[in-house]
Formats: sequence, structure tokens, C-alpha cells
Amino acid sequence: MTMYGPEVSFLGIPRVEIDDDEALGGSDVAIIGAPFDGGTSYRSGARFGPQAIRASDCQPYDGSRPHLALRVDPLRDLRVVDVGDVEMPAFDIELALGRLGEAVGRLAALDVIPVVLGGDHSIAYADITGTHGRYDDMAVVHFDAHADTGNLHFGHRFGHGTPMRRVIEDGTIRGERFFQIGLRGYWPDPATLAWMARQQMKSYEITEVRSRGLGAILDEVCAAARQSEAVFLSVDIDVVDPAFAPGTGTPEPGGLASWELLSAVRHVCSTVQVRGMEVVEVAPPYDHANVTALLANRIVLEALSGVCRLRAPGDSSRPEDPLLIDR
Ligand SMILES: [Mn+2]
Repeated sequence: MTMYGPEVSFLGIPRVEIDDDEALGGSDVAIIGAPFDGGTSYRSGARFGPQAIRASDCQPYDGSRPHLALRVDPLRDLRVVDVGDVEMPAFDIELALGRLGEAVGRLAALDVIPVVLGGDHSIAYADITGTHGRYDDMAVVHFDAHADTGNLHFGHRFGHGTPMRRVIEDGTIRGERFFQIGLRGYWPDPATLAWMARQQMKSYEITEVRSRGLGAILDEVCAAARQSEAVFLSVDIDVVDPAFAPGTGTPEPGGLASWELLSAVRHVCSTVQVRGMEVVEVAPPYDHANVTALLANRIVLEALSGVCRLRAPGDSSRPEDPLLIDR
């Protein structure tokens, strides 16, 4: 089911129930909705993200999207299904995160890549923990304007500003295998930055992305992340400049262009073993002309296209990834 109708599957791919082991066992990837915004600190509305991301597209809902640059069809070359939404009440964050973590863990245990459509970023706790259950050693590549490493959120352990601290504190992810790209603005405070440094987190501020170039940063991140058995990719849409992605809860000026994030996500997925991902913080009530939801939809397609390239390399009829030309 979808928590907020109408019932639409991601670009028309097959709809499968989360408890249908037989159907899931034959799948490579499952789209799963996390319609939850009880973890927001400011503007809510991300509960409507999954529905908007699924439905923001002008082409037929035929379960096929041939990628022009890469000559792959991520929805045909991979077996991709949509398992609908997890029921996540905004009034009980621990109940909601528990249900999501269980669903994500179920997919990961079946060797299905969970692609979680958020939802605010508090869901990262469930997504990372649930995916990690399948692997001994997992790295996280995290695109965001914010570090999301706060200790407490209005006095509570869970919220969209704290998940990255929780997964490190729990021992789920080692700090030196946590890579953040795009940080900017006026948060967090020095005490939190000092905590991050003690964990040996690697955080690339947007100023460093600008001065060194996105390609150089991605090379460094991928070289380190590939030492882990698996990688979780967390994409907070607010890493993108609000000019391109206004429909989000805590916008911060000065971010990536849409093109840069799309290329970066594709590059990460075609370079390291991404075994779970999330696209979060799309808040349709603040969107204009669906541009933010459409960008999130394309982030999923770029990611899956990258996975296709990684799984079927060496076809010389296919062009090089255009990002490489950008260096
Ligand atoms: Mn975030």
C-alpha cells in the first residue's frame, strides 16, 4: 500500500508486497517509500515525498527508462520492484523508524538493494542500520548541506539532525568510513565539529568541492569507500542549491547544481558497491513546478544506471561516463 494515495509505482515498475519472499528473492532492487516527517526541525511536508518522487515524470509509466548517455536501461537491465510505503506515523518516531528498519533489513537480507524514498533525514538511522545488518563492514557516502551529527534534537535522540551521530555511536559505521560531501551554512556548532573530528569522519565542505573540483573529491571518497564490503549512499536533496531544489524543509543557499549531483551519484554507483540508498528531504508543499521531486526521481535513475554499469563493464560500444570529461 501507499500511505498517502493515489497508488502509483515508481515509473510503472512491478508492484510487490514486502512479505512476498518469492517475488523479492528474484529482484535486484526494491523502491520503498518512507512517508515520515516527524523528525523535521523546521518545515514539515517530506511525508509527501515518496508519492511525489514516484509520480513526477512526463513519460509513459512503462517500467523502462533508457539512459541516453550510458546506453543502459536501469529499470530493464536490473530487476526493480516497488514495495510501496512503510506505515510511519509522524507522532511516534521510534515506532516509525523501527518499522522502516525492519523492512529495509528484510530487503538487504534477501540481497535486494533497498532504495528508500523519504521522508525527512531521521530515516537514515533505520536505513543505514537495516542495510548494515547484511554486511560486516559498510561505508556511508552522504551528500548533504548539513552534517546531521547533532547529539539531541529538541532534547530527543532521534530527529533529522542526529542520525549520523547515532549510527557511529552504535558502532554500526566507523567514523573513518563516513564521507560527507557538500556541507555549508551555519551549523553545527564547534563542539559537534570536534566530535566529528574525533570520530575521524571525512567531511568535504562545499568550499573544498569548489576549490578542488567535484571529480577529485569523488576519486578520494570512492578510493576509500571501496575498501568496505558495501556502501550506503545517502542523498539529502538539500545538498543541491535551493535555486534547483526549493522543495525541502531546511534549504541552504550555495549548493551543488542539479547536474553535479546527478553526475556524482552516477559516478559513485558505477565505482563502488552501493548496497542501499536513500533520497530524503523532498517536501512537495514547498516545491515549484515539481522541480525538486523530478530531480529526486532522476537521482534514483542515475544511481541505478550507475549500478548497471558496474555490473556489466567493458562494453566498448558504450561511451565513457561524461563526468570523466569534467576533470
Ligand atoms: Mn540531512
